[in-house]
Amino acid sequence: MPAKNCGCRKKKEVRVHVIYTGGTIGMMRNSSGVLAPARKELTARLREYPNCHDKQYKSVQPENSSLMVLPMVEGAPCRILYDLVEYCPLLDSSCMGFDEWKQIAKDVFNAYKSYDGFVILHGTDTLAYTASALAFMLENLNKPVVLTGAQIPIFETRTDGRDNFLGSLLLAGQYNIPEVLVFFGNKILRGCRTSKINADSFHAFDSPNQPPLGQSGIKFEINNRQIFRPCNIGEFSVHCCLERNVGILRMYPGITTAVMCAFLREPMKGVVLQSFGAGNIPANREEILDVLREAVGRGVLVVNITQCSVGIVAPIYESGSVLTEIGVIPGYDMTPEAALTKLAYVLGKCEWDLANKKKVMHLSLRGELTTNKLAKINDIDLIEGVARTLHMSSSVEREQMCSIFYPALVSAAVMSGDVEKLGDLKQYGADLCDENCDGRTALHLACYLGKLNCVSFLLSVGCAVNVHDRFNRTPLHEAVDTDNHDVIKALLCQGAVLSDPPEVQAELLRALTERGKIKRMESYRLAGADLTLADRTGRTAMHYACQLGNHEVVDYLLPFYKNPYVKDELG
Ligand code: ASN
Repeated sequence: MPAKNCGCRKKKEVRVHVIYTGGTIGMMRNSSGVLAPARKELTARLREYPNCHDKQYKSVQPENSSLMVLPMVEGAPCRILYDLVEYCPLLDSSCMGFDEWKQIAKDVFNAYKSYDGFVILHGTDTLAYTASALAFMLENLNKPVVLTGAQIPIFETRTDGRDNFLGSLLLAGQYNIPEVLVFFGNKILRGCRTSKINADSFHAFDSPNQPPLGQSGIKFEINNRQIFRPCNIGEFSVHCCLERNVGILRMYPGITTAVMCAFLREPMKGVVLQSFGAGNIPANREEILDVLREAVGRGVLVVNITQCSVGIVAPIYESGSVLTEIGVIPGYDMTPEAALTKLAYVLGKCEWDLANKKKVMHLSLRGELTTNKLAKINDIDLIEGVARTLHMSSSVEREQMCSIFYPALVSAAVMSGDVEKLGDLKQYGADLCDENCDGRTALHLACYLGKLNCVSFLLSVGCAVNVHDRFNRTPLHEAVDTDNHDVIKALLCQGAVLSDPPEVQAELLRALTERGKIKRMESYRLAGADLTLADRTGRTAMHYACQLGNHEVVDYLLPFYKNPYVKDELG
């Protein structure tokens, strides 16, 4: 996709507020050659870099003299003016934590109205934690907040810091992405999806379970469809009350209950459990389950994520589903950084009760997780959300929209065999018996997929059993073609009849005989076909089976032929 200045305000100038918290990007080497943060150096030096500050630009008034001006960038519609505050002390990011996250959040809040975007210069080591924490703490964010840093200081010749810094300024100033972002090594990543994946490379960050929101090459390319834009935007606020008694417990083979007890005991309030593979723990060790059960019973929120960097936890193994049974919350595909900071944020919401907090942990608040197919999407919320986003208020508009949505939702419910959802959809006004443009119904689909529970439900709510689609096929045909005998029987009980005329039946039986398809013949027979019917030439399936010398088919057919010596037209 070509670069799109999707949100560049129609202004001549935009303002970006830069906060330097510390980290390699602004560090200098001391006398022993070791990198350490250098105060007051960054702003002073950037002013002297023609790439970072355009001294000739006139419109900066003396009273705004602290502002720096990004030189004009090819194709950019506006000038970016920026100022930079340095924290004191400047920290290596491995020394940062809750207090610094709070400080950054508050500073963004205080400057929010005066700037179009924000850049946070940060050490790389814990940058992903800060990005995740800020994503939750900055509520109803409507401007870009971009975190970046460097592997080599911006003052050194081979630095990656300059590209990261200038790219972040452009991103924060020109693009209306209302998210906390990480810009590093040319990638634009969602903050709460990001992890540091490489200690050496200039491509130190990735978002393993979410494609980048964009990248920078000769131009910026923004993947607009990936941007998280909640439909309910309230007034921007920050939530600084975080629960600090949270932690990450990584499972390993042979972990002792003593270790787990020590970790989970009071005052722990929330634990990210990093389990194996798709969310598994040693389910054969009852004592481990007991420790977890006890913690959950005490009100500790335990969230299960995978140790793998890519993938989602899903209850597909006994050793994983047992966790759900004891009340551990699936963390889907959240990064450890997002899971931990989300717990801190959610547990810090004093106004929510425990049930509410657990519920919220399942939801995607900032695009931090993907629920798997087994989890239920609330279709009605989906429709309501779309209606609100599109400002649909009249009943006619809503009906039109529902007529587009409902068939897809009904199909999705049938595909996942979700009868409860079908019931909900019916209650909300979906017509479960509706035909699509090919005349096909949910019952056709349920029969084709062999979803017996859906077939029974659809029949029980009065869906026509003998409905013909555009190709003259009925639900019974679908069940025959997938050899689903239980479905065939259910349809017959509700009055399904095979509508194929005798000559069609005979033709089909001939074709099935030639291909030796005994199972399909049996399905067809169950559905009401007469295996002894003769085709136009007077020949039956038995004639063809004998001619081909197919003993198995002959043996199958024999019981149905009272007179196996029936003669064809030629005698
Ligand atoms: N130790 C540094 C930090 O996180 C690493 C870096 O910024 N590249 O502050």
